[in-house]
Amino acid sequence: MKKNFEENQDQKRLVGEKAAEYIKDGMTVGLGSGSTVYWTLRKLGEMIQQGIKVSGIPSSKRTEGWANEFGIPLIDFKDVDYLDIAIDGADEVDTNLNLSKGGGGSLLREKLVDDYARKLIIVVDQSKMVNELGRFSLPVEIVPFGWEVTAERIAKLGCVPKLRMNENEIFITNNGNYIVDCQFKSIPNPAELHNQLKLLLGVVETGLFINMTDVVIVGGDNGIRVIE
Ligand code: ABF
Repeated sequence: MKKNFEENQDQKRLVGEKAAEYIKDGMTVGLGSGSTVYWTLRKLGEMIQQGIKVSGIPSSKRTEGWANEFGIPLIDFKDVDYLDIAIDGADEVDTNLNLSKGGGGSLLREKLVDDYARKLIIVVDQSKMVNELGRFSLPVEIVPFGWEVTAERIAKLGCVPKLRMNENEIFITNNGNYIVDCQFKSIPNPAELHNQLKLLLGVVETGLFINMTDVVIVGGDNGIRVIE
C-alpha cells in the first residue's frame, strides 16, 4: 500500500508540474483544489520567483493558503473580465472529459473559477479515469434550510443521498451550505442528470462539470498522457 501511495504522490507531482508548463508570463490563472493541483501551485511559485508575472483566483480556502505559502498573488473576479487558464483536480473523468468533482467540498467555487477561464486543464492520476461516472458518490451542494426534503427530491432521481459529515458535525461548505454525497452507481447521461438536479428546489450546484474541460493530464505507471 505504501508503495502505491508513494507512486501516487510521484504521479501527482509529475502531472501537477506538467500543468504548470501551460502557464505563461502575464496570465491570470484559476487556482483549483486538490492534492494534485498542490504540485502545480508549488511549481508556479518557483516560476514566479524566477520572474514571471502571474496572478490567480483561488477555488478554496486550502488553495488560498497554498497560494500565500508559494507567493502567488491573488485577485478577485471583479479585477478581470476572464481568466486565461484554470488548473483543477477531479474525482472522476469519463471518456467525454465530463467530470465528477467535489470530494474536497469546494465544488461550487471550483465551478465558478473553472467556468471563468478560457481554458480548463484537469490534472489527475490514472485511477480517476473511468468509462462512466458514478462509482464515486456525486457531491451535490444544497441549502441547509429544509435539507431533508431536498435530499428526498434528489433520491427520487435514483440515488442514495448521504449528508456529508465532518467528524461528528455536519460539513459546512465555504458558502455556508451542506453537501449530500449521492451514490448513483452509474451515470450514463451526466448532462441530463446535472440538469435534473439543478431544477430541484434547494439544490445549489452539482459536482458534474459538463463540457467544460479542454485538456486532461493523466499520470500513470507509464508516465504522463495528455488528452486534448
Ligand atoms: C478538487 O480535486 C476536487 O473537486 C476533488 O475532490 C479533488 C481531487 O483531486 P486530488 O485527487 O488531486 O486530490 O478539484
